[in-house]
Amino acid sequence: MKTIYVTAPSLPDRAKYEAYVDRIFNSGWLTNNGQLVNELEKRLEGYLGVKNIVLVANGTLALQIAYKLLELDGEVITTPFTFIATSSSLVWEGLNIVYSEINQQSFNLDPARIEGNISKNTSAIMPVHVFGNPCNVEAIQDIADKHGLKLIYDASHSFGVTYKGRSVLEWGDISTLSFHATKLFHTAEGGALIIKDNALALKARRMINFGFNPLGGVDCLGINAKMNEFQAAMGLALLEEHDKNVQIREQLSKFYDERLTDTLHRPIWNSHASRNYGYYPALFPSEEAALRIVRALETENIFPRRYFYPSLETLDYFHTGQNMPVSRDIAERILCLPIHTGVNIDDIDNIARIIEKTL
Ligand code: T4K
Repeated sequence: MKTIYVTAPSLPDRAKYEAYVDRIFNSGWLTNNGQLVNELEKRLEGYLGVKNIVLVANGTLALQIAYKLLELDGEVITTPFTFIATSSSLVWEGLNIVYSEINQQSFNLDPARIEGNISKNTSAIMPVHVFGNPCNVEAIQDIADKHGLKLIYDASHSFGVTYKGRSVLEWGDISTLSFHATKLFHTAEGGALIIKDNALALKARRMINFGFNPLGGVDCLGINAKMNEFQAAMGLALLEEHDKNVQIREQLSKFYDERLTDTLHRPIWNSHASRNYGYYPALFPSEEAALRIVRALETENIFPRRYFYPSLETLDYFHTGQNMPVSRDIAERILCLPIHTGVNIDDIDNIARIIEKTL
């Protein structure tokens, strides 16, 4: 029986990947601002249509570097409906989380609820474009401007997404990406910062390399967050195939839509934005129904995931004492269904059939 996970890493044409790896072997240069990392930064800036991309070793480090660059302190307002790294990175850096409720339809932070959570200790807002669905970026920018707050977008799911014809990564002081193996575009492990301010981007390049400047002096507090050349090789080889991968996912997503339209609710996608089809989230009538579907699919070796369960305010060790009923309700009823280049229309037909039968 074929095993189908929620996702499977795209692997590039092996010869293309090996050609990049040959360059690493020939140069003997493995990391520390290598040629391939520089090449990938330039190629991504062109492909995504943004400036100041700084590549790092993973998406969690990208968030941590962003907090340090913007000198955040006190409280950060963020969403309870996301992967745990969005919250845990804040706490790891000594920041206090204040959750704000999400919108029932987009699953993103509800701008109308943010201001009520701002206090004299708030230093920033950090929304997530969940599943690559852009937030209400204009409204959130207005709130940040009005209260003099920094704005970081955890854009880990938003590779290639445009909003009103421009990259959604241009919004906020900083946006971050994850290039983990399970992401639409990946470097096995990896991540990036997209930084609006040029001087801050220069500082980021030093901060990710222990604070060293190009002359060998130390300019600022730094850490080791560098991407290495093997990671960049994977990214360069995959970027050439990225458009084709998105097209395949688009077809699969549309087929799910056709098969499940009458059965399931899905997020309302931002009508001014493009889609990257990184995830296929579906909302079931109850938690009990969602769990029944998980069991039915698992007996056929199909593994959907509860992205994102639990709603993060329910985790005691974040100590927020908050209650987010909308987020909790969505988190309990959601499943992400398999979508990647290793599944085909017949697999999806089978998944839809199992869901219909089980419901
Ligand atoms: N912010 C947000 C909003 C994020 O979603 C993430 C990461 C981050 C920040 C942090 O970025 P990173 O520091 O991770 O770069 C996965 C990923 O590990 C994580 O990167 C991702 N979000 C999250 C949404 O999903 P898990 O715990 O579900 O991963 P795992 O290992 O269970 O993989 C899922 C499925 O993928 C497996 O069932 C099988 C398949 N798989 C996985 C791997 C690693 C493969 O077929 N091959 C593989 O190599 O978290």
